[in-house]
Amino acid sequence: MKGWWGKALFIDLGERKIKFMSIDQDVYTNFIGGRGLAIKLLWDLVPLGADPLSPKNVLIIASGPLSGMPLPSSGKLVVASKSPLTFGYGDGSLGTMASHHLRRSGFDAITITGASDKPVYLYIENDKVQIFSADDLWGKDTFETEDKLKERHGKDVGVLSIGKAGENLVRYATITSLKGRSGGRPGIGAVMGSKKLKAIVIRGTKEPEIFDEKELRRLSAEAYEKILKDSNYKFWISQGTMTTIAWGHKNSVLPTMNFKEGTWDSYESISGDFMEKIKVGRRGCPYCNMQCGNIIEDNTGELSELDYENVAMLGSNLLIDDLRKVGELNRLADMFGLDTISLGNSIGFYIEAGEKRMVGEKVEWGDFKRIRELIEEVAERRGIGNFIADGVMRMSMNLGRESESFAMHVKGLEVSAYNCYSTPGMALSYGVSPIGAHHKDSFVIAQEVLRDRLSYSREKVEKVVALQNMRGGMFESLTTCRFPPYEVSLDLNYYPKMLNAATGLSITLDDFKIVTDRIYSLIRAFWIREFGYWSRELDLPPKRWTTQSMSKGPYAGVKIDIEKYDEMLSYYYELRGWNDRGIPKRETLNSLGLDFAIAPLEKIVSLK
Ligand code: PTT
Ligand code: SF4
Repeated sequence: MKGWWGKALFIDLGERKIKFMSIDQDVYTNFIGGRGLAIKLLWDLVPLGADPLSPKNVLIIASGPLSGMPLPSSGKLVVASKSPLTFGYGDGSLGTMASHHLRRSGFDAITITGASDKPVYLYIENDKVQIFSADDLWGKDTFETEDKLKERHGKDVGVLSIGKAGENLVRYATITSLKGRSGGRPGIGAVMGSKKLKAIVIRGTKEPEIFDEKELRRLSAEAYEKILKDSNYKFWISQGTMTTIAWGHKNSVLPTMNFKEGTWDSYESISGDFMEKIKVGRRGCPYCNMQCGNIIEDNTGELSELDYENVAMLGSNLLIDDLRKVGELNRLADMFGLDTISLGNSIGFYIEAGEKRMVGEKVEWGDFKRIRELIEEVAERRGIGNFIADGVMRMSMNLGRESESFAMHVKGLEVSAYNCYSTPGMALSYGVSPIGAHHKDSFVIAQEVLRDRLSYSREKVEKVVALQNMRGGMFESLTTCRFPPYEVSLDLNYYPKMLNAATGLSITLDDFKIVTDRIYSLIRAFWIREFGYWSRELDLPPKRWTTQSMSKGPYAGVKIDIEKYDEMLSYYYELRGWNDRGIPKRETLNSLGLDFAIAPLEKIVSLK
């Protein structure tokens, strides 16, 4: 087998058992790696109905055949598990040196089950695995944890760690690396915390066998050069994703006051243009020559790495109009290991609940001091923070049905920073994303606002599927950053070519349609198996977008037409080979080689 190692490391933290599991070539050919490998392992290893925060749940750290290789922006890996936020499939993509080291460790994925009774961390050096006490690290933030572990084990390691949020089982705790890369929005950091696993330190020194090394090197050099010469390169490295703040305001999609509005008169105070004036540096993921992490000195003089989602959700959504203050909140989120998107949503929901007198406290929009305190309370599950730490869906269930009208989530995962009253295609992207309301699989909104914004056309649904096939299927399984093609127009065809050179497969870009169908259908099967039922209501956007509208801007008064949305949803199901309840049909599972999922699903739902 070339390009993969053919095995995964299996660790039971409760039993302190460590072994290797071999993985068949078929699994790699069908699922490639990263997210694909993760869902296959979760399907096989998670016992039916396991509580995500119990020892039975399984944490997966997966690389893909291109991750950690000397290729453009390849320093990513996938973290995945049954999510404590949604109780369905959850994952995240993280830029980290752990990607480089995992690729050189001699296996393709780490699977962790059981739970330790005391805080521990893992030290993995190739196939030697040691479990060390983390008593002295428990309670420390992710920045200090990474520093201490590098002092102990040397700088040439990859570190994945959790902060207080993961330790305290905040349902949207993430895993952090490199003091500013954070992944696993649906609470993958809390799964790590439930296992009392503070960190994973990994050092790999082996080189994976490559099918055609010369060709891979040639493609890599060519692609790196094309990125540097792209006409958008200079602008990209000056603002990165921060350019989206002004774009969001101008297009009425910037989340403002818990998504009540899509524009904000003060948007310039947190915009990419303003950020450029105070920027002190740039950071990013390994192997990347278009590094997009913008560094500023925050309100306290500490360094903070900004991205659009962080700044929109902790800035415009909460009406904080000072980028240095937003930077401070963002840095705290990284140190505690809290997902900024769910955090900004959860605090926004709490503030609005206060306005509506559904909770006792009334916090003002833009009250930086109180919002900062709330973040600490969430990370420590202290006081009202214990309520906010469970995320929007659970807060809303607690407050009663009336609060559903402003609860911004799909399937329990809070909405990313794009407001969709007037963009039905993006609302659909959230509705059918495999992990809940995340934008990564299909960012159709970029084309939607330019062309056919208010339409509910079949072409738009086809576009959502096509984007998912590339972004959610190809990039999440390879596993590399998707920004080179989507932000600086590197030809997508480089990716199947690089995959083929690494592995000896002969895959085309079109073949990723089938790979994605397979991955998405198995993810959907996992949700159904774990929920014990399914209903198309689970694929609807938040009620706010279908029942209310913005009061300002050119799209004031517009809302999502739920009947037309429903037609788009039906067409989406048809394109994926799912029935009208959003359940993969028997023949679809069959043709995708997912026969093993048929019997477990037929015990629960009809596959006709
Ligand atoms: C991602 C989500 C995003 S998506 C952002 S900003 W973005 C937020 N970042 C957070 C953060 O930072 N700190 C924090 N405490 N919470 C955060 N929550 C939010 O998490 C990220 C980049 C970005 S920046 C994006 S779009 C692209 N995402 C990719 C992806 O999903 N897949 C892929 N193959 N390539 C991608 N490239 C880009 O990577 P999640 P990162 Mg993150 C600090 O992980 O769970 O998927 O959530 O990974 O290494 O920080 O890079 O405007
Ligand atoms: Fe990381 Fe940005 Fe480079 Fe992508 S473009 S690999 S997110 S630094």
